[in-house]
Amino acid sequence: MKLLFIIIFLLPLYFKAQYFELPKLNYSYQALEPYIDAQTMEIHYSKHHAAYVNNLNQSLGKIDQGKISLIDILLKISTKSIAVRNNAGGHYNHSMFWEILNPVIKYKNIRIEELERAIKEDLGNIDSLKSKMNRAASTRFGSGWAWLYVDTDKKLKICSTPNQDNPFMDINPDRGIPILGIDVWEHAYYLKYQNKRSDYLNSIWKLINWEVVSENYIKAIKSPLLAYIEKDSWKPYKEFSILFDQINEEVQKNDFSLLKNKSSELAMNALNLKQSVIPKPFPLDETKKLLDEILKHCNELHKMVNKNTKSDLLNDKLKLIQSLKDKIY
Ligand code: MN3
Repeated sequence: MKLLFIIIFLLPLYFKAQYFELPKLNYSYQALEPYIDAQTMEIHYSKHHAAYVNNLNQSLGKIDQGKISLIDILLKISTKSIAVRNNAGGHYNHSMFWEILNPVIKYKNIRIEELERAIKEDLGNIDSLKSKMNRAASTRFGSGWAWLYVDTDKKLKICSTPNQDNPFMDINPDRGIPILGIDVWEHAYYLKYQNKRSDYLNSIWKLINWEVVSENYIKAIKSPLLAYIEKDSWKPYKEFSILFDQINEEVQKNDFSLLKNKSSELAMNALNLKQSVIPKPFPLDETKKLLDEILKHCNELHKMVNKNTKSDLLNDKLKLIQSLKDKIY
């Protein structure tokens, strides 16, 4: 009876609590010797990375558990707690790090030429890529990461981030899809290299699996996330969108108080959006028309709120604005 209770009630709770999991390391701790020693690997993976995963599971709100992907969390990190920011970043960054150092993975039919061509076009050559990454990594004060990423123009770029931040995050000035990250926290190298971060950085290039980086690159340039990030980096759009979504969410729960308090602010945000410079990839004329329409309907919505219009009409108006907003891109 007791066992049945455990199986039915406690087991699902246990699995629910472990929403994110430590990915399997499919090579040994010794596999990266002599450049990264086994003890560093063991502590880094089984203690540091495991702690990010556990802390992430604990710090996620109930709403996010089971409903949101790791990348969605990163893309909207400005709306999350510091604990989620550090631990979701830590989990994503380390998962990628083990992959790009992976000495075992071999891709079939890998087209490494596409990455080679992009490196030549955007960064000169592989040596300048390495020296730019090393500069980004060695000038990062304290703990952080150096990144090779694909920006929203599908160009290869290099940046560094503090702590466990990365280019997916909407708080990072340099945004795009990361394809190669180098951990420059002291825990990544201190046992073997002590304070000599540059020696560690020179060694790490001997370990990078370029097939994995190529695979990441090919996936990134095809990813719809680049368009999402472009739109999300358009500040007046984002400001409008955040407020609209908050209001709409409350209205769906039949609570009109936020709409009543903020309908003029929403109309103001719609005006700012209309007056902003439309980013390059958006079709100019079409987008302008949509922004005009959005502004017109937000002004009407504000008037309706002041006239105490019936709630189903307000609801219809919000739906219309939502559909216009969805048409951008
Ligand atoms: Mn680390």
